[in-house]
Amino acid sequence: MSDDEQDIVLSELNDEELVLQMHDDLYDGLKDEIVEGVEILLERGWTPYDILTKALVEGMRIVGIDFRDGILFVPEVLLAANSMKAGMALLKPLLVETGAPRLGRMVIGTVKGDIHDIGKNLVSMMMEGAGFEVTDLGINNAVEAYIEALAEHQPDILGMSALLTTTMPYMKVVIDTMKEQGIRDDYIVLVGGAPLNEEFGKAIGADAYCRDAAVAVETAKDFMSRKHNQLSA
Ligand code: B1M
Repeated sequence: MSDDEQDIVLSELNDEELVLQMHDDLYDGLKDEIVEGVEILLERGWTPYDILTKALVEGMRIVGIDFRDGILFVPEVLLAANSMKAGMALLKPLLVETGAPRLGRMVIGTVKGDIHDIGKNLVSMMMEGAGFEVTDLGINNAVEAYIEALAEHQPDILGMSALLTTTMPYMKVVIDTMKEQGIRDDYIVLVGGAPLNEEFGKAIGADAYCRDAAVAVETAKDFMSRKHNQLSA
């Protein structure tokens, strides 16, 4: 950290400067500063969603670019990820406790071979906030883990996340296994993750690809209301 940075008092920055500083602090993996930044923005009346998207997710997008370009390496990105998680932990209770009526159940997990979980965690948080009961299976899930969780929790929705081009095809393994077992149509299958797109979602037989957490919530609500309409028809 430079002398200049040591002198920065986060609470004295205006909103725009603070958000830019948080991008820098996330890049530098400064967990305490990220937590402080989130607290300040909350005190200033920012919504948890705006803090998530404008300060944290945008900061991580910048980290991703330099990771891709070989400027940042795994240990640094891990520090950034941990800082982001600390910020998200502060926002989670605010996003989750909305008092929204129960809309349905979801089981979600990152697929086998993949340990990225920030995006999935964000989707879980937003889904809970929207009124879904979420069972989060964590990372690196083999097909058996998904199938067992479906049997145990009987969710309306199965969500899968993948961040690597090498792990995203595993989603098809899960969907194909569901088809083999005759249970595919019992669930709404939503998929997401940075390397996916709508075409991929269709090709593997998912019900929908969700670009981000907000789209996941809207898509889930949409499918749930269609399901209720079918049941009451
Ligand atoms: Co990784 N990594 N990483 N990494 N990492 C990427 C994904 C990469 C694109 C970076 C890059 O090169 N630019 C690249 C993948 C390249 C590719 O496959 N084409 C990559 C690589 C190569 C790797 C390793 C192989 C590096 C190495 O070891 N040499 C390794 C793989 C480990 C493994 O999984 N087996 C690795 C490791 C790591 C860390 C451990 C250091 C860390 C993960 C920490 C953690 O998650 N706990 C990490 C990180 C942080 C990233 C980047 C920088 C950021 C990912 C992130 O958290 N984004 C990432 C670069 C990038 O994505 N641009 C990168 C923020 C998050 C909010 O966004 O996850 O996209 P995202 O989630 C969004 C949407 O995608 C969507 O909603 C979310 C919220 O809006 N969404 C869903 C996600 N899941 C959903 C599920 C749904 C719906 C929507 O279900 C319904």
